Amino acid sequence: MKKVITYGTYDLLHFGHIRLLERAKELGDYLIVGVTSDDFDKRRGKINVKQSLIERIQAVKNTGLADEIIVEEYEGQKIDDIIKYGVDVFTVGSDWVGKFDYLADYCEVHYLPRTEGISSTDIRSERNKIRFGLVGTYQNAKKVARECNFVNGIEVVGICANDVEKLDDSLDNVYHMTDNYDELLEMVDAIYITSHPTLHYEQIKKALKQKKHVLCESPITLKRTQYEELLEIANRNNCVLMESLKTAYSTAYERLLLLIKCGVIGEVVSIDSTCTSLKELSQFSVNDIEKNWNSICSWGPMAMLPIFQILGVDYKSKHISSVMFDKKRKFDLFTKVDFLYDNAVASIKVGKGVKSEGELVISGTKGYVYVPAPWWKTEYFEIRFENQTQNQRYFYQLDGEGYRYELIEFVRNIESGRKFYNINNDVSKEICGVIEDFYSQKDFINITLKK
Ligand code: C2G
Repeated sequence: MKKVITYGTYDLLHFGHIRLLERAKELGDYLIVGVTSDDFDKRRGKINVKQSLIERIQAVKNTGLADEIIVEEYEGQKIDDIIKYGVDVFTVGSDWVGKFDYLADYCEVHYLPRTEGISSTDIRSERNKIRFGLVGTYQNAKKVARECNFVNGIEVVGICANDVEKLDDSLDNVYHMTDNYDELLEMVDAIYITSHPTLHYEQIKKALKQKKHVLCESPITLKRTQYEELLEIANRNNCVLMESLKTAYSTAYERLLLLIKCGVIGEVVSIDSTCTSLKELSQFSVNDIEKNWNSICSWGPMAMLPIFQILGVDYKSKHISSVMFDKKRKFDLFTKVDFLYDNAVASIKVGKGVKSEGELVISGTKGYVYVPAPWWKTEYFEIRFENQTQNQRYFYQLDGEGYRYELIEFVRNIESGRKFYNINNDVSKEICGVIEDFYSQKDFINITLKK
């Protein structure tokens, strides 16, 4: 019996896939189809896959062409499979010509002509594209616009940026550029807000009232009640209101949370989270601090995220201590917040005028998680125990600083109307709440520099 093997994602199974499977089957008597796992696809850069592994396997099964279906989970598995299943022919479409020649040491390698004019990517992007507008600084918009190219189903149509000097004109011919927010809103289905936090509330409200979906950089607002109001409008108008905090959508961080929930470090008793990015004091000018993001807004949401996601938002008390730059006490060079829970403690340290080690340490009754600096960009973390031989290291690649994973989640939510966010509403609200307490100086202590 001549055994043939072929591999693929088979997302939104189409005629091209079926043609490939039919011809693969004709190359022998028994066809094995390897369907890629979600993780493997993510690792090889295929991040826009719409269907789950089970759905994709079912679709291949429904063709009736596969005699056996297996899951492809890791680089190099093809060699293992060929040996394990006693495969005679490996085949794949001509888009892979040359790529799998190394398998000729193990079996016959056959590239089949790819069916022209159809692909999963085309099907995905033929669905109505979400017209996306970016509002905020020119530099941020440029970064996000670039990342949108990796995400199917979204198309940046316009940018509203008026608060910074333009560095170059490279976006002018590609997108509609305006400094008028209303004009931008008229032409989009969804908006990404990266403007100064003091502008968020009004901008989001306007967008949601016009039934536009919103992805907004943290903090969403500077008051709990404002957040509640916006959420209510979003729900009423069936809109997505999602917090943009890239780390929450990174694989390493997602896996870290799952491991903690499984109890690998026992009961969590303490969390210490630090995020800083130093600007020399001389670079701060009293005149433009209003335009700048202070420490608590720049870094507070990121630092609070693991605390609220692991310990919840029902802390018993908190203390905010800040080193302020200005007399109006709006710009903190450094802030430390200590949270006291019934069964745990936590603290954040954030700074734009003070530097520290940007690490995350989560301590439990059986061991601790250590995420090295800069933890919010991490691809790597360790679970450490008293007995060091039990230590475990985890590595997950992070592409494009995590923006693209977040954008994919945003598109998924809009398309499915499912409203599943990695950051739930309670967490978003309390992030706004702590920042509100900072501005109103509730639970607050002011620390002054010696000179
Ligand atoms: N295919 C084709 N014609 C198309 C589209 C796809 O012949 N119009 C073929 C591909 O060449 C591949 C198979 O159908 O052999 C599955 O395609 P995908 O689902 O896009 O999977 P792919 O990323 O090509 O995975 O490691 C190799 C991969 O597992 C192949």
